[in-house]
Amino acid sequence: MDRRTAGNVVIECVTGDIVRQSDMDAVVNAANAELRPGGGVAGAIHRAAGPSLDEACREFAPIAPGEAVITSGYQLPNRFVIHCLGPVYGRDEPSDELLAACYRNALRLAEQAEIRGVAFPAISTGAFGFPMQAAARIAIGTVAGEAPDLHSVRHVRFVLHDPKDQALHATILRELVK
Ligand code: AR6
Repeated sequence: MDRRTAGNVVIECVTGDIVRQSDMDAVVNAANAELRPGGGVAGAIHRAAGPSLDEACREFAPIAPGEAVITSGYQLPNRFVIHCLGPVYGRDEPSDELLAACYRNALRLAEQAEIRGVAFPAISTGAFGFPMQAAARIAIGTVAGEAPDLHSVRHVRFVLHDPKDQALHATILRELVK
């Protein structure tokens, strides 16, 4: 496990599955605009949370790239799911800013819900085609930049499916957070 502290926030990168983060108050969904079950992270989260999550999402849909909404976690081991719509790489511009907005907006919702621990997948790096290295820099840089202003959030975990992606995130974490 690789971790650093920024402000009062522990930031860590782990290899794992976003639906198996039972020690976190919230997990983040790499959602689609309609907040429906899909493939990748969204499929896994909806399968694990059960049909009540799909129902709860309806009133918030559609959302725009960079936006985030929060629901209950239902059958997930987490109290909350924060749904972010990442940019489709090469289509939703400026993609860097929209991806950073996902992380900022997710943290803002986490603060409002008085969440202490939140786990993020690598938003936009699957079906939406964002290059992993650039996405990791934005994700970690944005969280580290927000850290001094966080009061409730004390623990941010990046959960990467692939050990190679975890190693890349760990390298960038060490570079950006001393
Ligand atoms: N836990 C952690 N990471 C995962 C998991 C998992 N269970 N499953 C996949 N990943 P994606 P996006 C990684 O495609 O690019 C959906 O169909 C994956 O390897 O889930 O934001 C939605 O319905 C990749 O690195 O999200 C949307 O239409 C990263 O998580 C669309 O895909 C994100 O992959 C969203 O695309």
